[in-house]
Amino acid sequence: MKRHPANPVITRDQIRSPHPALQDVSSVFNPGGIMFGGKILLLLRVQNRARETFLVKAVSTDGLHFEIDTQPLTMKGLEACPHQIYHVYDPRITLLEGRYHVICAMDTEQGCFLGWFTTSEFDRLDFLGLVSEPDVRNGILFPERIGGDYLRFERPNDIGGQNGVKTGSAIVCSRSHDLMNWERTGEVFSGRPHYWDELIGSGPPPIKTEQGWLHIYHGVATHFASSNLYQLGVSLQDLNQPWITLRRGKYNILEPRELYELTGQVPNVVFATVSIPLKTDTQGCAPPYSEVYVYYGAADTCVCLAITTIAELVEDVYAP
Ligand code: BMA
Repeated sequence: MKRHPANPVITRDQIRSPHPALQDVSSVFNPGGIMFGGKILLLLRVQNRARETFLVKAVSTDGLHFEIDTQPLTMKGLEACPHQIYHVYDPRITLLEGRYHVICAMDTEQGCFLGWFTTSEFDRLDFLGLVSEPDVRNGILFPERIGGDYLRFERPNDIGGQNGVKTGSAIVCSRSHDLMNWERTGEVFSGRPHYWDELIGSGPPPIKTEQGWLHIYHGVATHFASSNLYQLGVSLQDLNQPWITLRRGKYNILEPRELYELTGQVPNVVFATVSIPLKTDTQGCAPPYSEVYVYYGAADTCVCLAITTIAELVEDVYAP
């Protein structure tokens, strides 16, 4: 992947709002994103100095210059959530059967769940419910039914991490008939102890290609003394049985190297949550020559862009 020379493309000083909680915010990172009405649309994760979290919409025609809303996005129906909510964050957006589905991590008094929201215009998000067991993050919904089922990858948080924050070392696949009730079908793959991806979680929703589903994920190396290192990698999943991994890249495809990735609120983090292929065919497949815009949070502080192609990602999967 090639970092765009204009990185970081969105920084905290671009959040300008009359809203009292959005004055001089701390950070903007880990956006959800999708192509909407011919523009790149991002839902930015904005954190203020009270460490409250907001989602703010941003749109762009060139993927670099964003028009950012001056108010946080409204979320309707959150009062139906049975637990007290602390944060709604790290959205992943999927267009499925004509509706935009936004799967967020939701930190509550009962743990972190996946929250399901839908929208048609991105003027607001409608909350439909908590759709996972407690202690799950990094939920990504597939953009079509496969074998009659809706499918999702997710990452159970079953490892106690630093400062009591739980993390995990396996991505699992779940299926559903109604998008509300989910059952686990099995493990997709797990972390590789001692290497770059010891702890793992899915990144953006998968990209359909003729060779399989391209799946970008993050891997954490925990064996450095001073800090965990968050990097990105890629795997290719079977088209008809996506829980089957055809091949998993050996090398990471992006690691913290630039200053904006090495320093910030959480140093040494690249965390991708959006991948937008610029071309797709009538079957929803991205052809090999299609450019892919990958947006990622850098150091939990700003939003960056890396550009690649489908062919390059497939090459990374098979790198010897
Ligand atoms: C993960 C999530 C992400 C964050 C990353 C690095 O566990 O909390 O939101 O970007 O850690 O701090």
